[in-house]
Amino acid sequence: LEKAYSFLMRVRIPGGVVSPKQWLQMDWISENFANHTLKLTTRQAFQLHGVIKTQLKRTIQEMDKVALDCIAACGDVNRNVMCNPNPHLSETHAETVKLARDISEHLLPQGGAYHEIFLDQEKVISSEEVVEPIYGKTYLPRKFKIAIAVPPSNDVDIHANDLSFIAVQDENNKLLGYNVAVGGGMGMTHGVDATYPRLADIIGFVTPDKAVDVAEKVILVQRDFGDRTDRKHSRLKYTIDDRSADWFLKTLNEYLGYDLEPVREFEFTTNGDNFGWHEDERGMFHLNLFIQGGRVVDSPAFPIKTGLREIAKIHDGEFRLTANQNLAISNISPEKRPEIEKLLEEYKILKSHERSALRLHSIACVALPTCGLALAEAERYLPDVITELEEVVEECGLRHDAITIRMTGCPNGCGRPFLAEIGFVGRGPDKYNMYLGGGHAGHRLNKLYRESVPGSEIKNVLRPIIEDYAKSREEGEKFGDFVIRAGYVAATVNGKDFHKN
Ligand code: SRM
Ligand code: SF4
Repeated sequence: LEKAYSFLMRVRIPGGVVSPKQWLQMDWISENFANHTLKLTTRQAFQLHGVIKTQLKRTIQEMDKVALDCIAACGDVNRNVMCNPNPHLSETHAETVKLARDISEHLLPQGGAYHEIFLDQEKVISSEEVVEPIYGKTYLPRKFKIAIAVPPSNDVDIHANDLSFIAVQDENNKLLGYNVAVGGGMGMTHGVDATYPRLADIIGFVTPDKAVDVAEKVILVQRDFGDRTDRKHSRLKYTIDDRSADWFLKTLNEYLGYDLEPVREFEFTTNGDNFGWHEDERGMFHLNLFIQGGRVVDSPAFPIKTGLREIAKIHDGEFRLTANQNLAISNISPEKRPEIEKLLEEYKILKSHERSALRLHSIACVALPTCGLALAEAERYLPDVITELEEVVEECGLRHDAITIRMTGCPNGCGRPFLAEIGFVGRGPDKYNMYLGGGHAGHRLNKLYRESVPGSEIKNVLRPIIEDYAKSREEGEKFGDFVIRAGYVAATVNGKDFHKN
């Protein structure tokens, strides 16, 4: 008798944009082949959990019917390309989503194994004979991540990506091009100081027509110079720290055959999502919804899965997955809005917004029970931690103050905890390292404040700091900035001083 193997499946969705038809199909697949939930990930993709081995092929074939696939959603290649999902910025937004798709397509591996194995397509050429024009014979030293941000929103967390493009617009919101950022990343290993999260370096500017070329050449430099001897030291962030950002820029310019232009001005104000209704310049509506932990599942209080299914049946715009595990229902016409509002009401979907700003700015990675690398709970536990902290936040009059709070079950950092104003990282069962002082716009890493805090102690450790913040903060001062000014932690300037106190 064979063991009952089950799989997690990750679906590639450049820019996080899916049609109602695709949503309905993924919903149907999750009910029939997975564990009845849909996970919206921190990279704007879907994950399914609990797909049993005998249904794997059928599941992929069902996705293929709506032009969705799992190609390069994992592996030592370019992963799902993220893009700011704010459709009310219409023209620039349309261009950036197109760039996300173009980059994703350009960097897809060329081998046909996926189609042959899962979609029963004819074998045209053996895998050994496939020449990968970008990845070569040995692919990349490690996974590679790309994001596109449209300031002032840094919701895609450019500083956690190997390569990012930051849109630069003129005073009429016309897209001029992109600042290029390289070498961001989160993953580290407890007790190994040679591993650390790192902020990306912003190294130059490029016009839109050259952005795909820049993506390709950045990847080629990492392919050729990245460390292939030690997987813990093989991301682009270490290639750059080993050789310097100046070296990287010089080498990249050589690969490009032209120079990146000097960095242009920009400003990020937040890495959170802007919830609620928004109207764009064409009079279309977009609704940003909070999805706790990115888990689309019905609960008695919030039957969101059924509600979103009913909305998808009548919606003629799109759904947009956000990098904060949330969801936008977008391109709703004024005529359609009342119908959608009725369903939102019926399925209590907007009720999930009657929460503290702390909760609305939370991210938890999957962790237990499905993640084999988890040292502690995250998705199943952070909501309870926030419920406890909400008491403190309410008492202090901070219900509407956005503070980013993120929890992961291990230091791989899938919920980007090292960029949060309050970060928890699993150390062992019910034990978390607590980090404070990340930048509210995702522009500064946080710093270890207390090691191995038991879950039951989190509220007691944070209460005096939150009370102090409520009493002593300066006008407009963010929590992450306050804890540094008040001396709770030192500011982390770059990845190399992450472990220094
Ligand atoms: Fe991740 C590995 C889940 C975003 C850094 N990640 C994993 C695995 C596949 C565990 C494994 O290798 O066995 C997790 C599956 C858990 C499960 O049961 O579903 C997992 N990662 C996730 C997701 C689903 C978290 C979520 O709750 O949303 C995210 C899926 C993204 C996607 O759609 O592609 C996810 N992972 C991230 C991010 C955030 C990001 O990309 O913005 C990071 C930090 C950024 C970075 O890469 O530096 C991240 N995941 C890792 C790492 C550490 C990589 C490193 O450089 O050290 C691992 C472990 C590894 O690669 O060896 C990992
Ligand atoms: Fe798993 Fe760790 Fe990623 Fe959480 S951070 S999903 S525990 S690998």
